[in-house]
Amino acid sequence: MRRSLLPILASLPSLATAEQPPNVVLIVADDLGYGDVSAYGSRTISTPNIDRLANGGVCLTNGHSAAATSTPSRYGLLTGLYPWRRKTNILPGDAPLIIGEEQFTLARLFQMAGYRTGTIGKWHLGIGKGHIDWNRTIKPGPNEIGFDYSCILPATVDRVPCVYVENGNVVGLDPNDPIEVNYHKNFEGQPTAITNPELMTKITWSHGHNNSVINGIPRIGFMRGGKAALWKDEEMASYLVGKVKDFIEEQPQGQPFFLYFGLHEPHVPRVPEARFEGATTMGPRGDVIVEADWCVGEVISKLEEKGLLENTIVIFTSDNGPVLNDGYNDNASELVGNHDMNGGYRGGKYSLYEAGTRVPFFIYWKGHIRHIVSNALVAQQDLMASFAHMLHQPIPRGLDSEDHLSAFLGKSKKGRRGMVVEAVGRLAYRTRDYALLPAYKGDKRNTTGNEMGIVDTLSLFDLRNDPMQQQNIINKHAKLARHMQAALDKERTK
Ligand code: NG6
Ligand code: CA
Repeated sequence: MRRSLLPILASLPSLATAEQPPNVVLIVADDLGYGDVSAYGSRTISTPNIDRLANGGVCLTNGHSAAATSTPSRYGLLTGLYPWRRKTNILPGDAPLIIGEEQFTLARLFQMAGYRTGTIGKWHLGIGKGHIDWNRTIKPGPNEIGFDYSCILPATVDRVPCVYVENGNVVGLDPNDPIEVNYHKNFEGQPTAITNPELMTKITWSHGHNNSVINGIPRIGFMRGGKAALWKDEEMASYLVGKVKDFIEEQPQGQPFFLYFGLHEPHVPRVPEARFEGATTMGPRGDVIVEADWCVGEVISKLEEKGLLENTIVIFTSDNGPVLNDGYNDNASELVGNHDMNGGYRGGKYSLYEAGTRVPFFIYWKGHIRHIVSNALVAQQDLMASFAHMLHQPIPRGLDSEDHLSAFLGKSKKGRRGMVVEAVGRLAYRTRDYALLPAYKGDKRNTTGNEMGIVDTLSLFDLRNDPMQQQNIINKHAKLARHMQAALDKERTK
């Protein structure tokens, strides 16, 4: 391993010298499945801009998020820690920041190496300390844990408050119309999706989302006020892309940047910009994937326009697997047709089965890395140790981030020996080719219809020969299963 890294160091631009290290743009889609990008061979959807990264760079076929839902997944990505060590869960929009101000983060790593850092788009890691006053600067947030600039959706598109928060301040807030948010009870006299269904002019809910109606869309949580600051879902892609372009535009000469761009697509509610409506035959879910692809294209074009593409590593991935009906009546299930958003794997969002965490994962660096397809087992939280290697920076001990720079740069197809994956608080263990799922009791499907990856008895699956995880081969491979169980137990007690 060590030896195989030497040539990479030699072939990297001499980072130890005065030469400027590459910019890094990390684009993370929200609920985009392995089969949702055409780079992996799907013929039912076309994502040419994302494919450009995959086909011109390292196309990882065995790359995982830390978890099958957003908050824990993003926690892993940014902290390099398994999220279940901190018991993270899907957060409401007014939850406090779950990353400690003293904690090491991916953004801090880049700051230490002299980068300007920014985050734009979906956040979902909490902000403030609880009992947020949305009308003042909210701290702590991304800016307190390593980002020099931030313009975020505090939680998800389906959760209030439906406002952008830029460097801790709600964008466009009129001080005479203060914002209030409550996740437990409604404000007196305020309408909801239940009391006033006629307010749902853009989309209706199928489960969950029936509290405040903002911009014709019912949401989770109650809010009032802040009228001038409310985002317009059908303009969000352009708004966020605009912020990304500004961030790149404002970059001081001679300093590299790290940008974490959280796309909001194709998470619910799926409301594309007008020009993407009908882009596919799959309804809003397909159309917003085309919109997400457009966003990626815009980022690449901006880098090209600034002459930065050859000095920028562009990474594309997704926070967790896909889902059709996640609580709104957008006909995703009815219109999906032959499209296999799971890309041949079982489960999906919320699931311990493969499609919960096996996500699109591409690393592109024009002129520096060659195209390869690699089945190296890597996790998003490995970006931290890998970039630390590239930038010659130390990282704290005890993290769950492994250095796989050579795999990320396509110099080696060797990745992790194993990793823990999480779905809604439950854990499984993966090696490159096998998955060990523990026995659980409980519902096998959740309200979305996705299979949770709940198995009656301890199960071992051979992913090469059985990607759909149909055959429990634990009896044939008892020793391997014991090894994997021991590895999982060891991680748990660490
Ligand atoms: C669930 C929501 C779902 C989605 C998810 C978080 C309901 C019924 N379901 O609780 O719509 O918001 O949380 O998704 O409310 S994630 O990708 O951000 O983790
Ligand atoms: Ca998600």
